[in-house]
Amino acid sequence: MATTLLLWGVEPKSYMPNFPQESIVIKRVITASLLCLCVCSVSAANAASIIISGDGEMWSSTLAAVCSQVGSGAPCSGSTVVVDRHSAWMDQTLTNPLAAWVSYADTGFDGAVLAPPKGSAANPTGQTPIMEIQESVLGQAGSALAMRFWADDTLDIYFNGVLAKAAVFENDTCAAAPIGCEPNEYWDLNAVLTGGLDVIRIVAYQVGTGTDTKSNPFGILYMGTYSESSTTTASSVTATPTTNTPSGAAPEPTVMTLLGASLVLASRRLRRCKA
Ligand SMILES: [Ca+2]
Ligand SMILES: [Ca+2]
Repeated sequence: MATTLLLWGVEPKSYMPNFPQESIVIKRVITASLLCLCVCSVSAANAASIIISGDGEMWSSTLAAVCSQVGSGAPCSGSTVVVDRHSAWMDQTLTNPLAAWVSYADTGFDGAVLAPPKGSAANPTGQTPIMEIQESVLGQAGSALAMRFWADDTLDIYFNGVLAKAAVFENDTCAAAPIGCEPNEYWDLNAVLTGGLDVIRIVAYQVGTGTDTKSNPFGILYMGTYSESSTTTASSVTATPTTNTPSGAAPEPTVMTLLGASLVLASRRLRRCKA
């Protein structure tokens, strides 16, 4: 960009002879700078972010039987860990963006920790929440959030405190219908972001009655995308072509430096013309 602007500032006098030379140069500098601002702001506005299950996310639980498994009293919280996949589960390597099956502990296939099964004292009906994960995003107001979920065995999904999808407690290889663990048992959240902090709350259940982690593993898988919030908006920098610094927008320092350097060149040229 710097090279382009400097070349524009030293064009031969014969170029467009019907206009005063200094006016042409300054107009081109301003036009080029605004063009740059447009490009910069559009790229910022389109910044897409991913949201995925993976290790290191915060989980929490109010269930004493779960908290004791991680050496804590209830309620408890911790960082998610990646767990091994059961052969019936959605293949996490096929997710895009790439996500991982996770849990509060090693509760996946043949794992060391059995999430409290249905029929146990802690989870008699299978409808006691085992754990939850909250994801928070700061996105562009009015833009889309798209997320896809799987679980062994099922999930409640809340968006900003409102239940968007209720768990399915009928058991048939995890849940009998979405949200379950099998590849076709996903559920999609399509939400409109507020521009403030939007919260996705994921509550997980263990509906299986198996008493070991080969027959009754437990895990969560999700992935999605959204548009990040941007402090520079396209409309605020493109609507005022007659000024160098549009109101309400602070052009990037680099752009201002280039603009300044180009205007100095234009000014010198003007002085030469008058001399
Ligand atoms: Ca199923
Ligand atoms: Ca299970």
